[in-house]
Amino acid sequence: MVSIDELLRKMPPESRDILRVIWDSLSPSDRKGFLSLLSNLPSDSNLVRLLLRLSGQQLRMAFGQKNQVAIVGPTNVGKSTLYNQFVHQKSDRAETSPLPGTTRTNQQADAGLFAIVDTPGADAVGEVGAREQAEALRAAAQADFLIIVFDAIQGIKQTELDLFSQLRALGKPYVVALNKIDLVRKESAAVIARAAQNLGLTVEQVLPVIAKTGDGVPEILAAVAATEPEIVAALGRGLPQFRWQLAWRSIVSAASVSAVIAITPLPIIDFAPLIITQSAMVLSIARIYNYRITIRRARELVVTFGLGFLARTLFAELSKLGGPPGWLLGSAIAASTTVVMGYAAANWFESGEKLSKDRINALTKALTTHFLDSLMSMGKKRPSRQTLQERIRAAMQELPQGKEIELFDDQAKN
Ligand SMILES: Nc1nc2c(ncn2[C@@H]2O[C@H](COP(=O)(O)OP(=O)(O)O)[C@@H](O)[C@H]2O)c(=O)[nH]1
Ligand SMILES: [Mg+2]
Repeated sequence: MVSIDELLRKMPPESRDILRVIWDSLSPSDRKGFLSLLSNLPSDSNLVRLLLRLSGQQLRMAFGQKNQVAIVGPTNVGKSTLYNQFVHQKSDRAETSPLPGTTRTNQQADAGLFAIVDTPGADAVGEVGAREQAEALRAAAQADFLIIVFDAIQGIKQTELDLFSQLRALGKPYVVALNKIDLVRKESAAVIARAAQNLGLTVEQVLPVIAKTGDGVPEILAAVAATEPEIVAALGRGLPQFRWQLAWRSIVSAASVSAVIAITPLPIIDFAPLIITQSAMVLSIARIYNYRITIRRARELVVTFGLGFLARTLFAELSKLGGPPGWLLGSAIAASTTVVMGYAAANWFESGEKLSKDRINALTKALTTHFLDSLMSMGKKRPSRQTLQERIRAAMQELPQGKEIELFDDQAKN
């Protein structure tokens, strides 16, 4: 078997750190399972890259890796002051001052459930400015979530807009904080409305903040929590009534990743990458239900449920009918089997019951039809990965969610 170092060398740089953390946290027997999981990946390195990028969220959740939240924005808007509101340890505090350019490099600290990163101003000019901007953008590109800070007095002008579109192009989840609201007290509603309009956002999407006092910080936290898997898992452990909802989020994300994996030009439905995505999903659902299972066990569960075999059979059956193109069939089947796997896993962790073969077959068929219908409405042209992911997510919105998905094939029959 290959060594972990050999494998890591082949991985995209942004995945190496998380894989290293995962590796360090595994027991010797889990390490063996993990190595064989990774070495079974197809040799097409673009696919491996794609897969790891897409599954990052699930893997982090499964292994409890902390997400990075970066605070970015123009100089002097109060980024470091806001950063200090999140920092727990006094020694981690950042220097703040009325002088622009106080923060020259990125700085990271533990903020409990996530790691927070302070960055220099990303709007600066000149040689030093350009270097600082590059530094800030690097932190933004590495982060999992962005807190984009603007200044209520300065408002949103061309520089701010340029920076905003640059940051948005990174495709990360973000919130916009409008800081120093204390300085525009009376006109705050108008100031927020104008900022939102200039940014092309709704008023609700611009959070008023006073970094100096901590006003508005809880609202930022809530926005981060909505995308933070570790918080999601912690909620699931603490609040049993939310477990199905939380598991469903994990299922939606894994299903859209699976669909994307299946459209890449490969021998259709290559199962190694799908099994990784599904195993990571099963691990994260296990965490929501407060089970500590190993990756080997997760993979065994995925294999025992027999969805790989079912997917192949279904693919052969449906392609004989000569309707939709292969990529579309592959994507729909990959998505539907992932949803059924997630549903079956959540059931298993909740009650210890295994779904019957008939239930699994019926549900997979009904879901495949649903995804096919939804994907066909896009036309015959192969969509971009992003469009496909969005489409799968939209199709899942139309389904009965969480445990209710159980009712879906009955509905489809009626
Ligand atoms: N009035 C007011 N001033 C603030 C607020 N937040 C930060 N400042 C001030 O704005 C200046 C720049 O803050 P700093 O955090 O260093 O900004 P950075 O360059 O974005 O990191 C400092 O003088 C802060 O005291 C706020 O909410 N209200
Ligand atoms: Mg600063």
